[in-house]
Amino acid sequence: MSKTKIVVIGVGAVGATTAYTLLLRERADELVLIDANKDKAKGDAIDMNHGLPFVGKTKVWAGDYEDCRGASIIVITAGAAQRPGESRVDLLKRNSAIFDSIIGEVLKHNDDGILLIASNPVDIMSYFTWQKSQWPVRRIIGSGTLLDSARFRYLIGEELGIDPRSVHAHIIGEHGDSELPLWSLANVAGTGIRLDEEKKERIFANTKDAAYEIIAAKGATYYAVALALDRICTAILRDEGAVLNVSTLLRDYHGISDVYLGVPCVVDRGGVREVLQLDLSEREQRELRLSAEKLKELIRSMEG
Ligand code: 6V0
Repeated sequence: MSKTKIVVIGVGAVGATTAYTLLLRERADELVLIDANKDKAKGDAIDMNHGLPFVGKTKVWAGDYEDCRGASIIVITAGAAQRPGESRVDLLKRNSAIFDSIIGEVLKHNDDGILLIASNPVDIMSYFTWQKSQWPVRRIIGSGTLLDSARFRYLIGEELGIDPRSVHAHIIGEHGDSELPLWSLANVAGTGIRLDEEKKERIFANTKDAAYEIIAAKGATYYAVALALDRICTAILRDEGAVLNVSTLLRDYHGISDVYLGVPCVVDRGGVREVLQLDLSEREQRELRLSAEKLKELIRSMEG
């Protein structure tokens, strides 16, 4: 049987936690860590190797781009932090330059894996990766609103006293300020969520602002996103056909095309197999279009 290899590029807070999660859950036979800061990747690899007597048999090493050869999944969590006074568009330009070089290197050594993007703004970075790679859309996946949906399900579950795994609820659109909650489709065992408007607004506000709250408290968010990335890797490696709110290229989706956004997708060994059509209310359709417009505008401003 061939070995399962996962590469993580960008071993900062998110990348290292993701690698550690994949290690604990024994998702891969081989786990490669790549970072511009080679010492960080090396230190993390040594540290994780010292834990191997307590978990399964995964080979972990700090590698180089040649190690992308044969990888089933390449997770990209590399990114530059915003400089004081730097505009969002300038940060975007810097991050897309970083991506340009990373994707160029990956493509030299791998042409049949799946690229899983987590770096922000994740929808735009995924779109760039797709454009740059020229790979089929299904093999370029952004983590999208999977994390946001998890936060949403957790908060609804807390309010109702229900296990979040039994709460079915989606956040779609941009992973960011223009995302939207699909209350019209939220349910527990097929029964709609009966909460007053004030509670709904509070739950969504807490979902949307979660990253700001965590960053204000400890500087970065990484545990839940690592679990979300692990969930996507598992759906791919086990050929699950799981429905996950990942970011993918939309084509005539409620009138939206040519932009990556988080929507419920069927994910299996080949990547995104299908985008699920949703029965959205008028308001939800309008908000989704606004979210798409916002991202397109950002892409245009970067190109200009
Ligand atoms: P971090 O801790 O600064 O890590 C970034 C890492 O990228 C560092 O180790 C850098 O050395 C490395 N890096 C920078 N440039 C390169 C390069 N050219 N090649 C290889 N490595 C490079 O950031 P953190 O881990 O906190 O966040 C990483 C990214 O994830 C950011 O863009 C976040 O905004 C994003 N997140 C995405 C989430 C999601 O749901 N998609 C959630 C949380 C954070």
